Amino acid sequence: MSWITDFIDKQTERAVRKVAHRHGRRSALARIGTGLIGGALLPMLPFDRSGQFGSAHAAGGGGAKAGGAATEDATKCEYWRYCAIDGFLCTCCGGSLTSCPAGTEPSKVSWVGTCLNPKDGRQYLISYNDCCGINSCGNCLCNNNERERPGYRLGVHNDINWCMANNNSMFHCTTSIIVGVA
Ligand code: ABN
Repeated sequence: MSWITDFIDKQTERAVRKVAHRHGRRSALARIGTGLIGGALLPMLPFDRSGQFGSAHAAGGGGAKAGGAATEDATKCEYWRYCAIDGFLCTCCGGSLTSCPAGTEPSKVSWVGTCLNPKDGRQYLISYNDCCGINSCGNCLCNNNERERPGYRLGVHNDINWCMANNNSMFHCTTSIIVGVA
């Protein structure tokens, strides 16, 4: 009957070794290693950046688009700096591209777009600061939406009253200030 006890011993030893292999220190280290390598590789995987490089979606205007008709008239919605603006042009409201009309003050926060300057072929960062303090100007409404995205992605959405952080949050018109080269 010793062969039966031998057989049982062998089976038990095999089972114990299997459990030790699965739950032992070495397999724990192997699992930690896999996690670390996986964590390092994860950021290298392809990522949807379509919000950043989306194509133009003009509504009620149209900025300077590649190959399209550009204008040098800053009172026209087609002027290149307006590629992602949403508001009344301050150039039609007694202000300029960069300054607010008398009686208003620039918004403390703004929406920044990226527009192609057809003259030098470079992309510029444009800060769309609203002018605040008196009611809507009503002239030259311009709504261009290059790279803009819906409101649930606030950082890439332009349909917002940027006067919200000012003492007087009444929106009058919008300026288009170059803040850098992209
Ligand atoms: N950024 C101009 C604006 C003001 C109020 C509402 C929508 C857009």
